[in-house]
Amino acid sequence: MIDGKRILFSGMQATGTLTLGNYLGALKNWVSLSDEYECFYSVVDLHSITVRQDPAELRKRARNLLTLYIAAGLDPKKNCIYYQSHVSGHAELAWILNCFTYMGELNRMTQFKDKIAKHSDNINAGLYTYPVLMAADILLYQADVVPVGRDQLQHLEITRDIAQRFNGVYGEVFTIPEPYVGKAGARIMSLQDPTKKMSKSDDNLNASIFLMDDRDAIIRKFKRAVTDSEAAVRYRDEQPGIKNLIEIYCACNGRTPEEAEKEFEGRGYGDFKLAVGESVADVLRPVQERFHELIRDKAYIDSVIKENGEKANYYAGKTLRKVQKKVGFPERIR
Ligand code: ATP
Ligand code: LTN
Repeated sequence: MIDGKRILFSGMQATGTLTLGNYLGALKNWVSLSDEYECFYSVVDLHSITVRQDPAELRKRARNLLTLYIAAGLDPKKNCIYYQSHVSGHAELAWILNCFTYMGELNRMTQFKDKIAKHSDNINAGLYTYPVLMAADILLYQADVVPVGRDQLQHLEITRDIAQRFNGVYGEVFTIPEPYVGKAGARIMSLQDPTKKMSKSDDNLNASIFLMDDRDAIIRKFKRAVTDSEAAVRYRDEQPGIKNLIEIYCACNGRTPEEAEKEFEGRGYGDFKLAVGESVADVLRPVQERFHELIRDKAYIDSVIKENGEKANYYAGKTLRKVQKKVGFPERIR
């Protein structure tokens, strides 16, 4: 608890450009939770270098992502928006937690298996211990809840196991975090292959809507979205393409799938796809406008980075010192 509020932690990697999946599955939920909890939202740049990055590009993307958090509606006075690399406690706690994590557990992680298949030329140890760093992120702030998309649930599970194991040895050091998966937009699928999730690293540019796409591009991509030959706007598993479009539509305008079915009864896919494209463009436009305003205000963004970095360090330091003492590291002489 901080000032009587429960604590929330989440983060995103600054790899690639954010997609509609990231927005509806993560960012939008973050904004809706930000009044209820004391929130820490990190740009997890330590995680990003598990895959080779161009340094200048990484720096730029990290700043854009941090700015997007604010543009999406997170007030940096109320939410701690910061770079993971500015708080050395993440790496320090990750080391300690590595010693409480079994290789057998890490071997089971599906994201690791997917990533090594994709990056077979660079299977580094960071990719393997990625979930431990993620556990450190969460436990460092004693988070009660962690909003994530469904694809991250396995990482939340290992975080809880590590925390429970540690607490079992040393007493109640860590809060055991709960995942929070929003209902709408929990898993947005690729527009070109509705059996795959929409991802920022998809090679097919028509598969993903990017947060910065303009109205025309958005409408064009929805027009080209893969559907089926049923020609009926129905929310059912047998029509995964249409089901995905209905979910996107509903996540954007608050309708239920039944309402959407009714609205488009007897109408063709062309009409429906256009309506989905327009709703998405309407939702993204204000975020884009705010982003362009903010990114120009260098002094303001710098002040957010400085102030929130200090705040994050303060809370991280508290947990880290406790953990160091518990495991038996000698106290510092001041
Ligand atoms: P990559 O393609 O590089 O693996 P990604 O697009 O999957 O990236 P992440 O950085 O792994 O994005 O995820 C950031 C957040 O967005 C996470 O909370 C994740 O669960 C959520 N998220 C990512 N893709 C989707 C999606 N298609 N639908 C819903 N939520 C998503
Ligand atoms: N692994 C996550 C990003 C991430 C994260 C976290 C999310 C790193 N640390 C802590 C929630 C809490 C991803 O790829 N989406």
